[in-house]
Amino acid sequence: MPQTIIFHHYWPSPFSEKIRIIFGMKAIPWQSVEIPSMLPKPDLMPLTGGYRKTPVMQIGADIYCDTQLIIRELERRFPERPIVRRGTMAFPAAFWSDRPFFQATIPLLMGKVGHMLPEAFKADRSKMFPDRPFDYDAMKSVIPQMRDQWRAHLGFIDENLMGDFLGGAAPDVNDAHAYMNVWFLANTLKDDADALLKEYPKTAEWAARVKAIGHGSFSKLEAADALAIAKAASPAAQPHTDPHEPNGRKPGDKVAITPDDYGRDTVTGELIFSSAQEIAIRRHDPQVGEVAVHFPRAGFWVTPA
Ligand SMILES: N[C@@H](CCC(=O)N[C@@H](CS)C(=O)NCC(=O)O)C(=O)O
Repeated sequence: MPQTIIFHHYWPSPFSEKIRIIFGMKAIPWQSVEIPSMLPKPDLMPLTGGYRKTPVMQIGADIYCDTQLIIRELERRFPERPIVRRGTMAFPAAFWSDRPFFQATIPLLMGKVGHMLPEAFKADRSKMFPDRPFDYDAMKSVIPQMRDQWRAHLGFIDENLMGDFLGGAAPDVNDAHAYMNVWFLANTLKDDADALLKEYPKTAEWAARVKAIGHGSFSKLEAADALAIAKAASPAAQPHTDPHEPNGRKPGDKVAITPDDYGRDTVTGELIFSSAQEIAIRRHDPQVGEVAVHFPRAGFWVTPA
């Protein structure tokens, strides 16, 4: 089973930073493919079949979409340094970091720097959030309310610190979840982040400790080489019937998979296997041949294609 991690990301991406920190925590070496921060993404689409969000993990001809599933797969393939611990609500905590905490961070950032961004980026994000087009003035006007939200979310972190990290002496996945938005704001608007962190000196120290974990060892890979690796490999995903599939879906069914929040691009293919937490579909692409594209279940809609 190929284990080389190919990580499609861009450096300012907070969801990517969550995974990069996890590579550091688990000491997993990885290969870095830098992708554009907006569409078009011509070297990513042959792999994902239309999923455009960042990051995406590739292992041979298996493509893992969404940080929730990337974390699950890293934990499955690299169990030596476990970071997901029972009793810590490790996966539910992702919904807190990825949705309300993230949605409070965006206006704090974009309400300050949004006017400096290229028009093409604003148009791209408006398409990605159809219910909420990119509106700099609207985001600027809610900064005071978002500061209140951010302060409360930082307070959640502060009241859960158990020592050096959220789980005690050693870092785990909850530190990565909690750190993502702190890093996102501090990476661009350090003074704004520092002003809010002043109330929580222990959390500020914790954030510095998480940052010091780093990203593990990685090397650069060209996108064309990642596509060639997918083409030369066969998917590891094997057909398996899901005995508890509540809608009776089975291997071979044609299905469409769509995120339920934003960037609602649909990927279609033939079901390989599913479980309560994962679904994998087979696709063929002229550039990469047969690939298996894997998604989490929570947060994604599956419909007949
Ligand atoms: N639920 C997704 C969210 C990922 C996400 O929103 N990523 C942002 C970048 S940090 C994104 O996709 N932006 C648009 C893009 O990169 O095209 C995950 O957990 O991976």
